[in-house]
Amino acid sequence: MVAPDSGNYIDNVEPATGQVYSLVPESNDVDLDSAVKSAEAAKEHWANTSLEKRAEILCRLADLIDANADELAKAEAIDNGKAVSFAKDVDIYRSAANIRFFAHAGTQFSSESHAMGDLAINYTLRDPIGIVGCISPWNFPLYLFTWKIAPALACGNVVIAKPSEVTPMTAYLFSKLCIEAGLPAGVLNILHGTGPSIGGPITTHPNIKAISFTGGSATGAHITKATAGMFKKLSLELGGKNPTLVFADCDFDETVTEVVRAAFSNQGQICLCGSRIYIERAIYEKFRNAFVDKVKTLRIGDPLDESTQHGATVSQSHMEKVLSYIELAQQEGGTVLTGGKRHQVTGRCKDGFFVEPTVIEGLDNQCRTNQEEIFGPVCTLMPFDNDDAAVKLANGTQYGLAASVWTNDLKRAHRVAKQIEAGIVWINCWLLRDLRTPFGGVKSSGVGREGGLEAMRFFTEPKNVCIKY
Ligand code: TXE
Repeated sequence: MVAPDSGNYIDNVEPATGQVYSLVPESNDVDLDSAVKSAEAAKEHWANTSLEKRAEILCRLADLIDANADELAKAEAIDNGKAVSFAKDVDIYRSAANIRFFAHAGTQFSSESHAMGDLAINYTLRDPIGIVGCISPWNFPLYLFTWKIAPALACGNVVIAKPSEVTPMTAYLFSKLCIEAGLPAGVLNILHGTGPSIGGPITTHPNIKAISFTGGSATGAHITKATAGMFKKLSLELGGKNPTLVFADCDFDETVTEVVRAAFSNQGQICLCGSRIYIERAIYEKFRNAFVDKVKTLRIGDPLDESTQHGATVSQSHMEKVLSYIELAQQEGGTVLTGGKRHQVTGRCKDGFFVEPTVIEGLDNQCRTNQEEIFGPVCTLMPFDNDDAAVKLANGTQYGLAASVWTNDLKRAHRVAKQIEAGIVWINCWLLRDLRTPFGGVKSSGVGREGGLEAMRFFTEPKNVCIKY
């Protein structure tokens, strides 16, 4: 660990208490240059390290995450405000799974050859790019951090990685496990700090040849402009405003439960959350009532309490953003069916940033509440009359990341999945993930895909060699 060149630190606030509990280094260009120097020094050796050796180190790292899961989960819950049970079962579990998956992918990743009869043979090399940048957000701090770093390392790249300044803690704890796992110095260089002070410079540094970014669509657009003309590979996983389509023939009780989970998991702070819920008119009232009743059972409280299901939103500013959207929704004609306010928790969390899970109906599809990503525990309900109307509503925003469709009509499921403008469509499920599948969105939800071979191909450069017999 190296102190920031500037000597400056940013307060790190615990969302559940509103109190500063640690400090975040504010890195600058000097820190970036020394990180790039150490990456340059490690680049050739890591690229030439055998697949088996790279996999061995990454698997050891995954094992260390598993062995430290309780400490990492608690740190994540403190830093992000999410329920510790969710942090353990989702965030930390998946962080180890990310690394283990790509450790093995690295040993299975192959390329192609193309024979030209008795004239010539072509073979494709897929070499590491060199130094790559990985920048991740605050909603799944270690999960999304490792989701980018793992394939980059497995492909033989060296990495400059920046976690969100809002949730830096598990990246710091992870860095210690990387050393313990035997990752050679300079292979992974973690820089802490804000987007403008260090995020931006990472994206524009001439020696960093590819950027894998997850965060807001506005930031993604900014990075695209900042790197224009530099011909870098960009993978941008951005915001979402995902539709949930509930048809009358769905499995009612299971759909209610799962659609609540899709709307409010991680306090609604997942780019994949289903925040626009469209319900076939025939069951609208019945579903609305059952849905609201289920939402009211969510246990809001101290993220460190094992029984908590709904924790704090990630920061005061984000809580205020979410509350402002609830205010806006009512100005736009919406009716709050449950929630709608800052939630007062007693004890150590009395000053925490808690927002009640909120359900709103009575809005039209084109209002700002249904067009803009709120990224908090807020969802809207709206009826539809037929399949075509449902698809039109679903596709009616600038985003196109994910969707879930709840029906037992197989033909409808295939047809609607085909028609929805999104990178991911779940049928009678949500957030069911196979890491081999392509992950990402269309329209303002991003460019490129992560996951499986998509990630391995993003983090390598193909070169065709043609040899005449
Ligand atoms: O994202 P940001 P934040 C959406 C969601 C949320 C909004 C802002 O709407 O409210 O984005 O969240 C770094 N050059 N999602 O603040 O600001 C920043 O330091 C390079 C959806 O987390 O985009 C952080 O590490 N980097 C998303 C990371 O980018 C820059 C999940 C994300 O920050 C930068 C999270 C710059 N100019 C938020 N500016 C999803 N799709 O999962 C900032 N950063």
